Amino acid sequence: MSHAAEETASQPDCWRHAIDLAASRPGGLPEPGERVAVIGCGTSLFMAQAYAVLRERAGLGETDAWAASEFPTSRRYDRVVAISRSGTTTEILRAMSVVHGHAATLTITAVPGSPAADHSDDVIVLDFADERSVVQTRFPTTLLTLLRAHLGQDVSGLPEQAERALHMPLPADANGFRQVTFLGAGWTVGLANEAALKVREAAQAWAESYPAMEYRHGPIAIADVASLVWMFGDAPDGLIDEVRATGAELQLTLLDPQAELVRAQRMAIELAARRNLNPDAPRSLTRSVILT
Ligand code: F1P
Repeated sequence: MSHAAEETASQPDCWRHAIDLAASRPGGLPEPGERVAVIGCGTSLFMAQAYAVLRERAGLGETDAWAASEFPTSRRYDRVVAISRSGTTTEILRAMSVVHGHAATLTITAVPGSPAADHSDDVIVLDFADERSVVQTRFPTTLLTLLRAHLGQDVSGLPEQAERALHMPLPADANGFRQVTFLGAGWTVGLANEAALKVREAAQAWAESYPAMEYRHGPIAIADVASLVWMFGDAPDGLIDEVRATGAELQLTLLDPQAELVRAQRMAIELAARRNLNPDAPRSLTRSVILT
C-alpha cells in the first residue's frame, strides 16, 4: 500500500485530533473583525481559498487567499496566516519575512521548528497529520477541520463522514475517462482545485477545476462521453442538465464537500495504481519546493 493510501485512510482519526485541538483554542488564529490574508502554495493555497470564503461569509472579516508568490506585501492586513506542511517552501518564507513585524503572523505547519516559524508570531504544528507521501492528503484536510471548528462550525460529524468517504464507491471506470473536471462554488472552489491537483500529481491525468458558474463560459466545450464532471457542493440551477447533455458522467456531492474530497483523493490514488504510477513520488515534484 502506498503512503498516500495509508495517509488518506487515516483522515477520520486526524480530523478527530484536529477537533480536540481546536477546543484547546490554539493561539494565533484570526480574531473576529480582523482583515486577514492566508497564503500558501499548491495544496496549501487551495485550503487557503476554502478557508477565506468560509471566514468572510461567516461575517468574521475580510479574508483574502493568495498564492504566496503573488502576495502583495504592500497591502495592509491585520494578520497573515501561512499554510505550509513543510514550513520550508521558498515563496512562503519570502512573503513572511517581509510582513513579519508589520502584521500579526501565524504559520500552520506539520513540522516543529521549521524555518517558517522564524517569521511567525505564532505557530500551530499539526505533526500528527504530517505525511511521507509528497502528495498531500491528510495534512490539508486536518488543517481545514481545525479552521472550520475555529470558525464555529459544527464539525463533530466530519470524522464519520470521512469514514463513509473511505468506503463509498468511486465513479465507475475512472481509468476510462479521458479527462476530469471538478467544479465548486464559494468555499468548495478551493476543494475542486485541490481535487484536480490530486489527479494531476498522483496520476498524471488530465484534470481541471473551475467555479461552477464559470464552467459554462467555455470549459464545458471540453466535456464529452469520455469526461467525468464532479461537482463539489450544490450544483447551480440548470448545470446538471447541461452537463448531462454533453454525454459526460456527472458525479454529485453525496457527503460534506470536505469528505467528498477524500473520495476524490481515493480516485486519484486508484488511477495512479492502474497507470502503474507511484502516487507518493509524482514526476518532477518534491515534498517542498525550495528555490536557490
Ligand atoms: C506545498 C507543496 C504542494 C504540492 C506538494 C508538495 O508545500 O509544494 O503545493 O502539491 O504536495 O508540497 P508546503 O508549503 O505545503 O510544504
